Amino acid sequence: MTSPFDAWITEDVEVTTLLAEEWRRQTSTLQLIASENFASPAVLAATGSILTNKYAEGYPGRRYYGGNQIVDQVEDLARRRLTALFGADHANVQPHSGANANVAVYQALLEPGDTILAMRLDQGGHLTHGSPASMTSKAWHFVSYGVTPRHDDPDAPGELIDFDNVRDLAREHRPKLIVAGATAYSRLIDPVAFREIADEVGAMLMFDSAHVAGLIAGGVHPNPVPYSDVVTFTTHKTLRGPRGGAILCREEHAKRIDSAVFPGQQGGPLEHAIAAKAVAFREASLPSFADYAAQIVANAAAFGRALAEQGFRLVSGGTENHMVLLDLRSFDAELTGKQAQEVLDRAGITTNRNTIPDDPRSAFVTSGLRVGTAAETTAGLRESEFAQVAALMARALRERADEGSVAAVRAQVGELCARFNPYASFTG
Ligand code: DSN
Repeated sequence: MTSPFDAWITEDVEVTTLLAEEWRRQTSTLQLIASENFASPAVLAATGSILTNKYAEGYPGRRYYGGNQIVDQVEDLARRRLTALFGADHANVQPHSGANANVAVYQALLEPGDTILAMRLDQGGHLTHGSPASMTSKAWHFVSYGVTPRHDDPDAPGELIDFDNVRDLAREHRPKLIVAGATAYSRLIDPVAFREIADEVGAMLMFDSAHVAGLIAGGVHPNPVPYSDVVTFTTHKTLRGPRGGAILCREEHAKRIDSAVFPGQQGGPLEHAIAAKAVAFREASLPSFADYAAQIVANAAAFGRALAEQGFRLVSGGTENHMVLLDLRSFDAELTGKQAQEVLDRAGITTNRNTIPDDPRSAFVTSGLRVGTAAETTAGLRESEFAQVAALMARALRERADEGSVAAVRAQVGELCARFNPYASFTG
């Protein structure tokens, strides 16, 4: 099978071949990485457009290079669409990634060494929330909150953001900024609870909505914009745009945020990516996107139930977003996240290993696996197919020593993928 996008490059056989192979991989295996999606052909076209040629350091109307008459309109369109989508005062669409967006916010609002209260990486936070491995922890003083302890009571399983801990730490350390948001947390994050704590201690609030931006745009998760000084996100996860980042903020922070992104953090903006962001923001404003967001969450709930029936323990006991975080130990005490990811790769099911709260194993090995429904919901899978995927995952992992079983699962995955082509859903 060749990809419909092969026409973009014809002379470079090596790269064309690799693109075709990746096209085959993406469309013949299941994509369950919670931070991935299938961008629309319109998003892909803008990403691969002639705008990649243009230098545009600065902002619309204030560029350091000539020839930006059209680019200014592109970036203004993206900013207008984004502020309208989330009801924000101001948007910056230039961050090349979510990490860049987060660091730019810290630079804009804080002095080096200021205190930030954020979620610890091994409890579900992001590297840029102050992980010792990230430069953020060297430039600013991070204090970390986590989740409540796990309980065996199915009605109160724990592993939820510990707001008592957040409040106690905020009172004790008086952070200048509180960061809400996570990268491996399957529950709804209430912006109001964070705002109340921020107000009590006089802190600013940044909501990192990288994972759930599409769920917010689609109206199935609360919009943090009215409660936050700043909202950051990536454009390529549930929002289904090109790879990149963006920042929304209150008018009072706009000038400092813009200066922190450029020239503080980055040089020339990627205007082809910004055009693709504009395309994605329009797509996310359509009624069909609200249906899509609701289906992502319904699929994740069904997937979680089916995985639990197969013997996996769901961290926090369930899911309210696009993601399920699995504790593999209840399924098989010997099975690590690393092994599970590798076995599932062989079975054509793409996932990522992930630490779980209080994981006894290292971040490289882990006891957890993170799966998400955003991409395969785009491809058209519904609740019954996700239940089937749960059974396939369980079989591949249970019978992982038997190559024939893993191959049989791979064949069934292939059949499923042949029925659900992600790119058919955009044109049908
Ligand atoms: N850590 C990435 C993820 O959630 O997959 C985002 O940076």
